[in-house]
Amino acid sequence: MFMEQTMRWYGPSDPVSLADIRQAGCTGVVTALHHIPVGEVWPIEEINKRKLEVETAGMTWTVIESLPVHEDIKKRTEYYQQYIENYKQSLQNIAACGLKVVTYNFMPILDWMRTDIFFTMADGSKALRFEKSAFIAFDLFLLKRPGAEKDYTDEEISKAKQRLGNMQETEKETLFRNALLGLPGSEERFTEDQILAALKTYEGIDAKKLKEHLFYFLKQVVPVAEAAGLKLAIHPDDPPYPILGLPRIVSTEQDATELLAAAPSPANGLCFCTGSYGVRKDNDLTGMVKRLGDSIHFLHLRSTKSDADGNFYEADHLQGDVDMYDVVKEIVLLMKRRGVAIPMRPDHGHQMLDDLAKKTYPGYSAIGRLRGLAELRGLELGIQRSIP
Ligand code: DNO
Repeated sequence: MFMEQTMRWYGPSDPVSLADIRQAGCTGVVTALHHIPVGEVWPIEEINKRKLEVETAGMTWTVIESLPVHEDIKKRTEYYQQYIENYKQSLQNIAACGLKVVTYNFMPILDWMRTDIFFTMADGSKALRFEKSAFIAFDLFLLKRPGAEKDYTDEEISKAKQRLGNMQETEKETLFRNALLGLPGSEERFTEDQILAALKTYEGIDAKKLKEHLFYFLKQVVPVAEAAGLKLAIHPDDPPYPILGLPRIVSTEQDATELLAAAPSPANGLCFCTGSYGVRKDNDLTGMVKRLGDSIHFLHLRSTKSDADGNFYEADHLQGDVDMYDVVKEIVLLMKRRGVAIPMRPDHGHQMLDDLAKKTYPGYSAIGRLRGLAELRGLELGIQRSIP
């Protein structure tokens, strides 16, 4: 039993086509109805239309990534109950179309965050990078978030000042744009006013509260997912710690254990993203696969390389801080034990070769991901063959 190989596809406007994905060797596609506004019910006709597109290209729509959670649900404000009902209806519609795995996240306002989306590697390829001082400089001096100083040490603040002093105007603009990238799959960025206003709405919501909101949401939607035969897979925070004063509550093994216990069910599960969890040294990835494996319904395989200052860039899939051999070996054992093929996708990839001349979603160029997938596929084959 091998991991099911998939790639993410952002829909018909993605410069990487379904044919490209198939030629990369994928049997599955990970996609979403990006055109449906967050919170609205996904209609059956739209789901089926997208499913047919994928199937016509010779693959299956293996995982939904993402069915996004409306901000009202995360904050428990205004129409949260209605949005939960909509979520349930979407789950039922998704199940009616024969789909099985639904990924989502519970990160407030912003999804993943990087300061540089064209970080040049020694070989000339481009990677995504998070540079701490640049990020703090953005928060303190460009966005000027009220009260931000109290989130940082004096040393961090002075480093950020220095970093800002070395920035050209264009670099400042680029940093600003990257940090406010907004939701994946959309070209829309937050404006400064929008993000400041959105941040204000989280005043009074700390990690404990946000967890309560997540657990409430799970108690409501997990039984519906279970009855419909679906698996939910929550994506961890990226990076796995609070940013911009916002709580982040899916960053550690403890967080994952708690959210699974909040609504115990085969339907309440994880998207195990080695790139996100792997940024924290206190996350033992292989141990997490061992201990939480029964709840892992989807895999994002990626590695980052961090330095002592807390900066990290996305490394080649088999390099960086993640011991990919160890993780994949544990996944192979897990699949044997469970008797299932867990879907995986090579998460992100460098812009390289012909990718460099193309405009793709940050992290989602064709050749960089193809390289990652090919390496992971070889790694898995070697492991599978060596295990009796
Ligand atoms: C980044 C992705 C995340 C992920 C969402 C899931 O490249 O892994 O944006 O799709 O957090 O809801």
